[in-house]
Amino acid sequence: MAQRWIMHIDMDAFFASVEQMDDPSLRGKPVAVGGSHRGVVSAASYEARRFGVRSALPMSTALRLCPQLIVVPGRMRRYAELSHRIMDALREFSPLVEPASVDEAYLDATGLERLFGPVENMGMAVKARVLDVTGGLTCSVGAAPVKFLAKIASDVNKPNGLFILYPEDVAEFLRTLPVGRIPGVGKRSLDALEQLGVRSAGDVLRYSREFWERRFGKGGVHLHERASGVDPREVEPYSEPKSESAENTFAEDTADRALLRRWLLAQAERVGASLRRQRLAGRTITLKVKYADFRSISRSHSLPEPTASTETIFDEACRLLDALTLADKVRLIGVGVSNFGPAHHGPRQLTLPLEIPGRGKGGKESGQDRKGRETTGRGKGRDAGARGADGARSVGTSAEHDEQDGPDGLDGPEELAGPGRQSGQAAPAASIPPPDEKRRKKLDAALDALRDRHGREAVVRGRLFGFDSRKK
Ligand code: DCP
Ligand code: MG
Repeated sequence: MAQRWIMHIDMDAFFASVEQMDDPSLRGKPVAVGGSHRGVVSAASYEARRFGVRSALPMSTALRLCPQLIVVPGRMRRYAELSHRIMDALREFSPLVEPASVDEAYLDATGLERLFGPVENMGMAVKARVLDVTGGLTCSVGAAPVKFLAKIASDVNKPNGLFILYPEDVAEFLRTLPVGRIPGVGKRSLDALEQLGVRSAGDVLRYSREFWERRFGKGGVHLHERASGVDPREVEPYSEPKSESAENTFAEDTADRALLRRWLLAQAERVGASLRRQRLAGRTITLKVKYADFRSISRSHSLPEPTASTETIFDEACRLLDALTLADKVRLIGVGVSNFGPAHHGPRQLTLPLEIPGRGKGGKESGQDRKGRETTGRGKGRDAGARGADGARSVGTSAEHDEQDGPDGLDGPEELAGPGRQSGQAAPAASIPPPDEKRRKKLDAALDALRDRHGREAVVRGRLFGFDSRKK
């Protein structure tokens, strides 16, 4: 059988490089794109990185590290446009291209030697083509027999790099690879691994698969697998959205449940309306809460039937919230629907995989309102964060960038932390009686139609729900 080759392509300092390309006066200078999300750096030019400026750093810290830093606001539409161009260029090489975020993609290059020559030649051709179609942006390319190694390889010679990891070199490469480079191994896992004396992927293999399974469950098996160079994931050229979610970060942390419920209503409406537009419906409702100390938890409940009804989503989210003892003031609240069932209402509208890139990078933002930052997201299972009680991934793209996000579908760092973790536990919640669901569908349809005609703000649902009577 032909040698399997996966390529990973990642743009260099993407947002910052675009700004430098479009504005020559920024070239060769330390540039940071950002300012939103409570003032963090989205992207830093390589000149800025020399001062220690990098993504996710508070802008105030960045300016302290590099006082001459030039801060420019982001232009998401421009980045998205270039991103589409890049993905289209990659599809000239292989039909199997999987956009993994706004600036990175996997490409299955297996068997393409006949067309493009050895894999390193193809890597160079890809880089040249990307440079060409973008008008001057460089990328870094990694090629390896499996996905996660390709991703690590693209980072080896960044920026403007090319690194080919040949099958015969994989074992040696892994022997010294810091274990934290394996996707899914986060800060917490690193502490646990350090206690076992495990620092490199090679060290992982000193213990048996059974040991890792006993110790860390599924996450342990994944770790052992990756450390052995195994990654069965295919390059998936297109995947259906697997969750729909909305969340808000408050300007001020709050413990006011009535206020939280009001936000849940607005979010349920956003999620419900979006699902209905796409002719989707999901069984699992997930409530996400991020506390003032940034600790994130989620609670899920699965209904017997898929729903896209605003009121049902809202009711379930409220039940999940009611069952929750708030450990601290709340910084962010969100609701998501996942575990999509068969759509009952006719043909689905196709969604572009790049509209909402995974991992929160450049995620679509639906704007900022008076009280807080609002984000909606469509998650594809592999990008989403928390796992619901039934194993379905839930809660889609978030605009808050957590550095430890596992972009590659290996279970998140929590998975290695063993049992007792908070997220994804089922809370007792009753189901909606079907007659009610029917009435709700009708009401949704009527309100959607009104909104289509008169705009999103035309219908305020709270009063119809008798919102005030809901207070506990
Ligand atoms: N991004 C963001 N917030 C983050 C991380 C990334 O907004 N915390 C955005 C800006 C980046 C883009 O996503 O330009 C791509 O992310 P990468 O992690 O690939 O970082 P860069 O492309 O900026 O740099 P590198 O050259 O290291 O890939
Ligand atoms: Mg990049």
